[in-house]
Amino acid sequence: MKITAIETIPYAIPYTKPLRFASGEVHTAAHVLVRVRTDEGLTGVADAPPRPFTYGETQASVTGVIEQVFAPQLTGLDVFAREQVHARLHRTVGNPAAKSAIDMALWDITGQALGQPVHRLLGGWCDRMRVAHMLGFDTPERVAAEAERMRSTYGISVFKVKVGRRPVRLDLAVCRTLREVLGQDVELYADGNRGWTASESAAALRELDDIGITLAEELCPADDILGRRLLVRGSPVPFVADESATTPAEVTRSLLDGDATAISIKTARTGFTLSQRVLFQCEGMGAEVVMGNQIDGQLGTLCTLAFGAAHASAARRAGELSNFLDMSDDLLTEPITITDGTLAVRDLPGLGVGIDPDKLDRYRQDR
Ligand code: MUC
Ligand code: MG
Repeated sequence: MKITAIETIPYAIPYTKPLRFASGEVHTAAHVLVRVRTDEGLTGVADAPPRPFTYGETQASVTGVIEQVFAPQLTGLDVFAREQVHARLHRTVGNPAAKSAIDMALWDITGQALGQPVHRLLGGWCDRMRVAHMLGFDTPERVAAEAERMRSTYGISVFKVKVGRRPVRLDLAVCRTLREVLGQDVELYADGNRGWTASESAAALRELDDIGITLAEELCPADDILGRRLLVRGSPVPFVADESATTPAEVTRSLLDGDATAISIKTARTGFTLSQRVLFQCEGMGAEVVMGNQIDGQLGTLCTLAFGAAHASAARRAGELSNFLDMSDDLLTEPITITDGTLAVRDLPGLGVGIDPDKLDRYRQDR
């Protein structure tokens, strides 16, 4: 089965509640829907969420690199020749969301062709994941109220709290209030998106340990090499590399150099194929992983879930699978629902998703 075309459709759906964090803020899901077509009539789909402030990709860059660079190189290749596809994608550095969407759309086609859901093709470990909700910057009261709403409405009891503001006590107050309001039964962890220095992070980590957190993510830049190493060595909890370790090679370097002891895997950034390489490498090196969120919509969330539920070590921790709840709408014909703090995989061939044509018409930006 051969690839005949790769389509890119930029679309924009506003958030009802923007997400703010140390390296940026997101008010609108300005993503690109990627469709790979084949000569046997099967079409695979995936979402590319550009994160300009993190990786430098934009809707225009995703569309441009796929149309001008990747589509011409991949058209005519066999859908199942994944190594050949990746050898061609790999010639170009960067562009993680664009490459990942193509990879995941090809897995969607593979699943449809074999009549198997992607989560089974990848590993078939379990049928649901616990959900962690990401809480952006706000006042302690408002963040605690959001967490309470997530707990009472969806049963979510794991929260990733965005930190990294100055003065440091702003975020410590949020974390303390969350613990007081929610009690000891919830799991909290913190993500700084490189907002603090290593020494600010070290001081914060002592207090965060007292509050009770289970992971610390990118509190300071990995490029603050000696400070970061010292911080990671002294961390009472696994220290997660996210945007500082975005490829298999960066993950190896990060773990060997002592920049991190755990890795955030994001399918929006490494697709299914490279996410699997990252995961197996982490297993081999004894590093924990967490299934992260690139501020995904429902399609991206289903991809994170399919990958996480496929693998024992990726399903161990709650996955960041809920931020689509803050979007005003979505493109899927069958929306996903979180119940009892968990999200169940779809037992349909491929990714098992349908795109609502009316919604795509309403939100697409290329007409
Ligand atoms: C995260 O874990 O950092 C924020 C920016 C981005 O690219 O992903 C999010 C969440
Ligand atoms: Mg992060």
